[in-house]
Amino acid sequence: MDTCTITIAGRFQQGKSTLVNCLLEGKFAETGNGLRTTACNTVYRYGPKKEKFFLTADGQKLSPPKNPKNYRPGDRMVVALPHPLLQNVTIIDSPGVGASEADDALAANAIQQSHAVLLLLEKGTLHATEQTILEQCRASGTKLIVLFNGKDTNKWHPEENKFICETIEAQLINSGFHDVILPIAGKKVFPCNLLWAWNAVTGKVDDKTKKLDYKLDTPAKCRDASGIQNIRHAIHNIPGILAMDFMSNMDSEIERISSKLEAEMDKIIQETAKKWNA
Ligand SMILES: Nc1nc2c(ncn2[C@@H]2O[C@H](COP(=O)(O)OP(=O)(O)O)[C@@H](O)[C@H]2O)c(=O)[nH]1
Ligand SMILES: [Mg+2]
Repeated sequence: MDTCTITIAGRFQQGKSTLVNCLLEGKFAETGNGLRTTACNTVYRYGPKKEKFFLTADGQKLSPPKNPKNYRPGDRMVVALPHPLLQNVTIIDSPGVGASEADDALAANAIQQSHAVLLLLEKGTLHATEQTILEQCRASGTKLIVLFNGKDTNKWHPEENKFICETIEAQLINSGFHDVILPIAGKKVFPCNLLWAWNAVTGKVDDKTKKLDYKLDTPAKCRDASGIQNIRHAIHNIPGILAMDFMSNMDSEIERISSKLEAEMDKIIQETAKKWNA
């Protein structure tokens, strides 16, 4: 695992696969309608031309299975794409947690392999299953980005979303997750609207958006209001932030070792001086 890897995690039907499609600007991931659709960890990584294959837990490269039943935690669907975002990071779309133990194990495996996790929420409170993801990140020191997807556009109101995001943020802080969260545009819980982001990808404003917000009448306005640009920017910057974190951890480790060495040296000098004087 050399490229910085980010897993998109959360319960199912939150918009994880939709987010992948919005980020990579095409319909690559299957999205669901009340059903579980992402059955296997799917790795989106850079490749000069589009390619899709299945990589088994023991490293065999196969064509994607037609009607797969059980995936093992190490199994991966791999999609290679020449998208610029993937030059910096690899993105894993994981099955939703909370639906079955098998899917939870798959998502946990993806998180374990990742440098950072993007937690996508569609409701204003943290569910017990999301707490499990958070605990896993805290235990391994994995950095988190937390997004609130205002999926139900009826509720897409700046004040209401601000309140929802602040409520989630307070919950995160109370549970001690403050330090592991990477903010987007200064917000620890960043609101987005993936339906609007998708309008920008298709270049067409859908009827639902038109009905609910007459001001969002062009794909460009939808893109700007959706928050997707900020999310893309944050993802692009993750490798740099993690490298800086690593360097500052190294610095404090070097400082700790040097002061320990200095103390040891002092001790030796004092003992030698004592022997000489005796
Ligand atoms: N209205 C609306 N629907 C959304 C939004 N994001 C996702 N959806 C829909 O929610 C359903 C589940 O999305 P999906 O990406 O498959 O969720 P996943 O299970 O978390 O991967 C799909 O029908 C999406 O079209 C959004 O921002 N607004
Ligand atoms: Mg999905």
